[in-house]
Amino acid sequence: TKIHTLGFPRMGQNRELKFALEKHWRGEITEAELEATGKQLRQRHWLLQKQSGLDFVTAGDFAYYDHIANHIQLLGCEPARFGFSGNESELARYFTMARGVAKEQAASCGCAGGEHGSEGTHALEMTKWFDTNYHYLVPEFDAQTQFKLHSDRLLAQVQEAAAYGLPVKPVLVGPLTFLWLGKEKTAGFDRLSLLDKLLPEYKELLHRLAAAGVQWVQIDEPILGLDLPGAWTLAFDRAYHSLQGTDVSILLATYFSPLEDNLSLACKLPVAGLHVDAIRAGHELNAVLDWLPASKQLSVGFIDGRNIWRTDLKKALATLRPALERRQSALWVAPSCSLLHVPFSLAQDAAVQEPVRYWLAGAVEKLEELSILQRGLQDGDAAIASELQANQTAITQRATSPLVKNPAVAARIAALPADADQRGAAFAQRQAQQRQRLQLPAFPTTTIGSFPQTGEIRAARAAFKRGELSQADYTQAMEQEIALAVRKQEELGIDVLVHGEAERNDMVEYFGEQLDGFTFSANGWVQSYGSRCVKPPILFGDVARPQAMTVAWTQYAQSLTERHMKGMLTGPITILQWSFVRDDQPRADTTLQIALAIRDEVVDLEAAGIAIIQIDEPAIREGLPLRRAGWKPYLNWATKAFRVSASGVRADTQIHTHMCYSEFNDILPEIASMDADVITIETSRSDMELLRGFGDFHYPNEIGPGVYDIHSPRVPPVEEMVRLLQKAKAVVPADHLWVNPDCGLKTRGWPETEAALANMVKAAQQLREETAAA
Ligand code: THG
Ligand code: ZN
Repeated sequence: TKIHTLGFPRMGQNRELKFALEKHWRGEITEAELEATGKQLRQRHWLLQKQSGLDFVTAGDFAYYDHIANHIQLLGCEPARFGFSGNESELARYFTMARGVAKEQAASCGCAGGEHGSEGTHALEMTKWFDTNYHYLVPEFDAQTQFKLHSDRLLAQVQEAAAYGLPVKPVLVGPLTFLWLGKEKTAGFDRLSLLDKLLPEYKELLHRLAAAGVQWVQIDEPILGLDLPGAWTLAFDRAYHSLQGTDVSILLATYFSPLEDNLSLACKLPVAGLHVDAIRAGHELNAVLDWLPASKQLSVGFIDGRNIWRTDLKKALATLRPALERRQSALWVAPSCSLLHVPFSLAQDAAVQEPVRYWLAGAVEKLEELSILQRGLQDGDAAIASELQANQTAITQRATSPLVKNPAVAARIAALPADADQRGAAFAQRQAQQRQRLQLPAFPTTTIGSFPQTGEIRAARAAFKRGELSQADYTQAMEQEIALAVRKQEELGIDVLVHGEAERNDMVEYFGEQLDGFTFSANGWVQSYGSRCVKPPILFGDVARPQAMTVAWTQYAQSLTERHMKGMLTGPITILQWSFVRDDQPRADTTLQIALAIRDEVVDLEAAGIAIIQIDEPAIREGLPLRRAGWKPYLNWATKAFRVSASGVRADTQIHTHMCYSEFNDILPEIASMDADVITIETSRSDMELLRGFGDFHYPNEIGPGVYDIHSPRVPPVEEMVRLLQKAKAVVPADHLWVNPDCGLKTRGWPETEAALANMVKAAQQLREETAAA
């Protein structure tokens, strides 16, 4: 039995890579200094793999921004539009692709993906890596795309890794997954047609790796877990036949999703080994054991690479032993996928509530679990008696802990009325009552919720967390920020105000911190994109809301203005999606619990006199199962959870939702079924294309299509926003149309925010005048 990992987190135990990257981007450290940090991190991570007794060190998983971006350079297909002269360093070109031309401070938004230069060349688009919260840079393909291998960087890392005295197993993204993840820059072009140009580069790379002494190469083809078009499935045979005949053995890695109709294909491809995700597709393990030829290695991903719970080692051994029996030596054990998606370590994280801490495993702890499993498989239970006992103690404690169960939550769900997810009145009736109550002008203006998180705000929050600022002083500091945001919005003439969210860190972390059933780590960071990380809350038990979470801040903000103050909440699906959640009950059940907690907050906001409440669901689209067969059940419970959170209020209270960074056109009926009175969505980057879908579908409720892109400090002129609004008016009834930016403004500065919003208000006024005249 061999043990290995498909990949390891890159950021470092204390996010050393993040800080080095950001210093480098600010011009404070050189490329060489950044590279030194990178090298040191790789070395530490390889040493950990060696110390944990792994049979390989995995190379090629490191990246200064993203591993797909690495492959764009490795395969020599940097898009021509960047106009590189060839005199730039490789790293400089890399960061230009990742961040756009450095004409301005690259920017990013709280809940949207891309970083774009305004006038300069815009960065490669970013999109979510399968159903994770990690974003990759999207390769761009057209008929002119050429490939040319640039393997120096990868080969150098293989060389570095060889110092550990273990076989080095480089990991590559496979040719089909690489093409699949890219986008076609010209209509009608089929990126699969590039395969024949691409394969020789992969083959040459395999030759070079063999020459460097590599025996095993892991090639990731996670798209084998998707519903692939026939042409793509067929291409697998061709691709992997053509990669035969080098001196390396290929371990084909699949993960995140069952293989289903691709199972026999995956087992029959001419490669030396297959990795399967036994967490997401454990039910397929027996079929794989049946299908996979005895001559091939089988790598079983039995340790959850997507979640942070300790593995039940006894149960794992009980599954792995019969598998080993059938395969003899040809069985490897690994995490289900790369450990990129879990924190570096959790065992020592003092912030995690006890005893929950003992139930958790970060990447380092998962390597230890692998080692215990290996010894158990080779030498029997007696050889790992103390480890097994400690593991069983943690597993049993978690399974039986009173902290996990809250009988009041169970009772509430059991007694939930069948119509708890229905507003009392139909939309038309609510709309009439809301118009009566709110008295808003035509084309009402609003913003998505957050205002610039200035240095002072961050400093105050940090000081408060360190205990250096008293509760009273912190409250006062935040109230000052709220007052500032309210004053600015009144001066700008915005119709529906927000308090600006100065008091919030991350939109998910903030709510998790206040809900029962969640705990937090101090250092459990996971890379989201580039240098940016998130610290997902850990949802371990039944969720309940002990007390109001946002009412005091919102009420304070409302007290400062005659205008309507919008209450701002994160929705149940987004909280679920961006947390580490329990694996001992269905996600649907957990989401319903969160929905009830949010519902309580919505009801409390209404009782406090708040007439408009927004429940953000930016993550609803990314929660879709990777296989289409799973869509309907997911959308059923997900949209129901949203409705449960939103339906506790009167007809004249207006519910908003917000969505961004996804294509929503393929789930419009389900979005409509959420029955929010108003939806604000990101549209400006697609020049309102998204909105056409809403128009064609005759979206029944009100819509606020984003009229400007908040990812850039650029201030769009009034006419530009008027033009977008006119486009919107062509597909959405004028009396359903709201005017707002694309997304929250927390990553922007105040000067450009005020200038852009002033123009936005003018655009709305112009539209009102035009409409009145017509
Ligand atoms: N919260 C969570 N997940 C997300 C987003 C979010 N996933 C999708 C999208 N938004 C990702 N975007 C970002 C944008 C900014 C940051 C992280 C993800 C970010 N992080 C700080 C950093 O790395 O410096 C974290 C430090 C802090 O919290 O202050 O800026 O909004 N959960
Ligand atoms: Zn958004």
